[in-house]
Amino acid sequence: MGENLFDKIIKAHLVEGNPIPGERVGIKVDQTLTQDATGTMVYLEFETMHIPTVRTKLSVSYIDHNTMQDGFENADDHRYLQSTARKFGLYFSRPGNGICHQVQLERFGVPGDVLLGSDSHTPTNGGIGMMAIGVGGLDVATSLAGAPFYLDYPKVIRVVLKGELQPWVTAKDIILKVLEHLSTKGNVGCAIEYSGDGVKSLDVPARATITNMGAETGVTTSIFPSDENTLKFLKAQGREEVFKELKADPDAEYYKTIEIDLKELAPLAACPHSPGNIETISKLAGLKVDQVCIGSCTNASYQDLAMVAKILKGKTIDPRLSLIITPGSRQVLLMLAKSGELATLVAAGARIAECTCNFCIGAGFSPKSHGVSVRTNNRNFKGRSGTADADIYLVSPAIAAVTALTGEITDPTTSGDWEFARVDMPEKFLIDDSMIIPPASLEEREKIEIQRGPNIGEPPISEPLKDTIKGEVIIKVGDKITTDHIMPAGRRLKYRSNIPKYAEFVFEPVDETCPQCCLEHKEKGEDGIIVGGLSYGQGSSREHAAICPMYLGIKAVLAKSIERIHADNLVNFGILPLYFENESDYDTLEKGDKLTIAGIHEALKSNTDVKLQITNKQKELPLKFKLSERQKEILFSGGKLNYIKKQVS
Ligand code: MIC
Ligand code: SF4
Repeated sequence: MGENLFDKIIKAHLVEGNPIPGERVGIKVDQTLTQDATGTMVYLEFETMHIPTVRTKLSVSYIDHNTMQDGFENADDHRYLQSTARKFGLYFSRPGNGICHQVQLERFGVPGDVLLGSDSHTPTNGGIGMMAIGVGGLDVATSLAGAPFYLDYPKVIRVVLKGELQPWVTAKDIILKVLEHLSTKGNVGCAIEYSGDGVKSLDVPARATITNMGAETGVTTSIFPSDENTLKFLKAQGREEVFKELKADPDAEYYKTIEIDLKELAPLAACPHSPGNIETISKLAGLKVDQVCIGSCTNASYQDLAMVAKILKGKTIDPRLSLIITPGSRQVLLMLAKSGELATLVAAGARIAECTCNFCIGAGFSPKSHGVSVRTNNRNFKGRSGTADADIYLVSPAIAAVTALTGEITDPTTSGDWEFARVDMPEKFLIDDSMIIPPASLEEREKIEIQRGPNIGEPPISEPLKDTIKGEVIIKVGDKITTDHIMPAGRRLKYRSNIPKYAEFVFEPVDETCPQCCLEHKEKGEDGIIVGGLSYGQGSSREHAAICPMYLGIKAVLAKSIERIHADNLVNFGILPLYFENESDYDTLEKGDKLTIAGIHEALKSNTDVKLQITNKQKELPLKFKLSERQKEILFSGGKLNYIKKQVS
């Protein structure tokens, strides 16, 4: 039987398990990346393992999320990250150098290698043929220590791209179409592989836009083959020596196949408040817009922004709106500056922001109240922009640019006299790695002191799994609750390294009283339980959505379904993820219900159902768990940090 791209990469990295879809396998990790908002916790966790130097081929610590500090906290974090990178043998990408996924693609991505990143958009590097997976920070920390990464061998969805895109239709519309097919839920355990003759027409940055936003479908990762376009990109980045061809066998097997005819595609948008809420631009045309933001790890390559410059050239943005442009990396910014396109953007009225995440994570540029913001990033969850009642539409840079000129969502294929010019990938990118600090030499490393300001706390350690969990439903939430609901980012981001402080904001957008309620129960010696609907914990990889609830005494999450990274994070921090045997039982539970889950150890050992007693209602419900033997061990050990210390010492 032939092999698909994942078969090839996983088999070349396999250290444990059977390479069969659905089986848990352990793989060797070649590269890791972290960003500052998840990174401080990663290196605090790594420090507790007392390993002098990282054991990966290459690891990079980026600062790209929290850069516009209004207090000492971010600066403290930056110093800590710079010193840990030097000490432990990582590359350090300084603030301003760019968004982690973009820089990784430009300067470090290697086709055929495995990359693990403490950020859910790590699959961006699938665009260069890497198997790139977003995980919780602790999974990166243990990979830095040389431990394998465990995942369910993916069920591979093949997306066949046929033909070529029409003018005004770009890579963003391809991934929005994929989201229309797959939606944002129900794809846990799957991965996407792109193939078909349409792949040839997409350069690596366009492919990276597609694999980036694949994260929104909930798949483990997405990948493109490594072919002549990959070689061209690597040559243009001066890194052709890492090229390796990678293609699926003609008789490879797939879990399912989706075909997309590129010439049939029209410009699309993801409407409020989900990246899966897809509509054509022609249907939305005419909607008045208050703000346009172009950037993020999805759509801020040189080609993206040069195309925007071509559209804006000689024109001025609509007076009612504000246009923010944030280049994906310093390489992109420098190239725009040298070519004169930066001047074109500024002349048109764009506000140029630092090469960071900024608007995408609600760290600045929040829209006005009840505002409409058209953006090129990947997530439009309610409130994520920092304005609870704003409506966010996700579109391609080309649509964002014409919208900025007209002040309303505009379909350039049917209205106005617009000229579309796709920008070819440059023969040579501008290479300047002076903002990437290499690891210190081995002799130097010993002497380096880690710098800790008052914002740097301790990584919290969880407790071994109890045999009986007894307490109350602290909060009951609906379907598609994201980690942005559980642990808001934006203006709360600066507390990422300080768990007791950050925990004050658990479920802030849903129920501000939640942390207090948890602490009152904890003080009485009772356990906290969260009840969730479908696809609980969608979105980001932030392990704080497990750490902070754990800190507040949450011991179990009962849900209809839980997304992959979040389910792993819960286990890593000793919270038991449980699922309703019958989804309709969700309706039986209410906030404040008194629950007892007894005999947990025996149920886990013998793989039998767990029984939930609702004592105030005299009812009993069956619950199931989905845990590998290793995950059970992690829970019995009191979380992954305790478990791994035994393994790596
Ligand atoms: C996001 O896009 O939500 C983030 C911020 O990049 C997160 C990581 C984080 O919360 O620090 C992600 O995608 O994993
Ligand atoms: Fe940054 Fe946004 Fe990308 Fe997350 S999705 S890494 S916040 S740009």
